[in-house]
Amino acid sequence: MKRMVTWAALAACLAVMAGCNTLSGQPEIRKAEITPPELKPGDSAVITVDLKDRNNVVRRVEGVVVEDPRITFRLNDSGTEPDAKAGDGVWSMAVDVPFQSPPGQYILEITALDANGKPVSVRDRNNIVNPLQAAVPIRILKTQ
Ligand SMILES: [Ca+2]
Repeated sequence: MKRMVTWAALAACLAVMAGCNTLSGQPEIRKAEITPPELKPGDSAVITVDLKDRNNVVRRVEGVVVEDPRITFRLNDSGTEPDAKAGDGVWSMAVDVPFQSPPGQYILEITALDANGKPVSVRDRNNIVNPLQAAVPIRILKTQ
């Protein structure tokens, strides 16, 4: 019992140090996905990022293909197709897979940016500061 109390006190202490409000109020990527996840060259897909951002810190959401950083995307939350609703924290974008895309596994790295165009920083449970990012795997299949 005594041990439990000590742990609880420690946890409370850590939460205060990290700034309880900051931690719970910081933005978070709830979900990041591409539909469909498997594509053929010439196919179209929709990238969707569901963002929790109570304090409106995130102003831009961008994606980059890790294997080919020249390929970048900008998602929108303005209600413009394929985004269903403006300002709801769900950012979307349509992508067309180029016909010359080599088949294989790719990673789309999503980054949330602030008003200065800098990646939004968030603290994890260990109080380590990381950019607010998510990785979305994409598979490009061979054309039959
Ligand atoms: Ca939206």
